[in-house]
Amino acid sequence: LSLEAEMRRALERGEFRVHYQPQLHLYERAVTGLEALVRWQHPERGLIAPGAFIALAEESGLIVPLGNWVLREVGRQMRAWLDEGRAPGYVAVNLSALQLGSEGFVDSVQAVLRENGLAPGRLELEITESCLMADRSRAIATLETLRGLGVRLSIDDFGTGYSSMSYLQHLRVHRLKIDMSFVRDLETNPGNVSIVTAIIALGHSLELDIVAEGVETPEQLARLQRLGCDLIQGYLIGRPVPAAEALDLRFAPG
Ligand code: G
Ligand code: G
Ligand code: MN
Ligand code: NA
Repeated sequence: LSLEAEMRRALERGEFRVHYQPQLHLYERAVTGLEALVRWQHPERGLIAPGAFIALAEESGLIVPLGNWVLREVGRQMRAWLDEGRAPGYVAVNLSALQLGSEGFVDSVQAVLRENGLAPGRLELEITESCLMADRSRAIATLETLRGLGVRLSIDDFGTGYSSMSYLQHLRVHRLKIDMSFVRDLETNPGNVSIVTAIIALGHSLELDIVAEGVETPEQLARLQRLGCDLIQGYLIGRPVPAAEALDLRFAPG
């Protein structure tokens, strides 16, 4: 069986899982939201990280049903958390270009919100440069529709693409996520300090929240806080964990 065929079967058999990684708000000193990250619970090979299958899912088009499954699962989980009275403020979901461009994507987002009785602001969509590559004007129109509904938008891996600035020119978003390659050696690489400082200044001048990804040490946290970063995400705060464990985190009130 090819990996692609195996993935198709895995989707039917319910072998995919969503894990959740916390985002700590540095001023509120609390976890305000989570990023949803898909995993494959393979019956023989164990838990497989998305790095091993997302690219193939994109090439084969399987990312569309897989991504839609992730959205539905996140909606269902948010409803369950709300019913338990202990919900994160929002969950951020990674969006692939194919999924964004797929027929009826806005309808499927609306259906997830409606069926679970969720305010649109409970959902954040993380977009990357590739989301705007194929049919740019259509992708932007779709994202503007979603933003108009109240869904939050963030730019993932900010700073790594060829046209990071260009998105900001064409699309209004709520947040920028500084790519972890700029965070990794923040303590030893003055160039990265300059880049992070510039991204934060740019984002704030556009009234966007800044999330730093891949924060692993207290020193990185302290430095990012001094630089005025709004939120941090990374192993220092928490690894991606199953929903049941994500609930152990202290969420911000409200
Ligand atoms: O968890 P890990 O570092 O292996 O994730 C690797 C990549 O997989 C990241 O770039 C992440 O954005 C992507 N990814 C994780 N979950 C999803 C998902 O549900 N949909 C899409 N399109 N990408 C995802
Ligand atoms: O591309 P995207 O930003 O969606 O992917 C985020 C990925 O980064 C997740 O798959 C997650 O597992 C990984 N990640 C999250 N925090 C850390 C961290 O502190 N260090 C490293 N090395 N990877 C991280
Ligand atoms: Mn992401
Ligand atoms: Na990223």
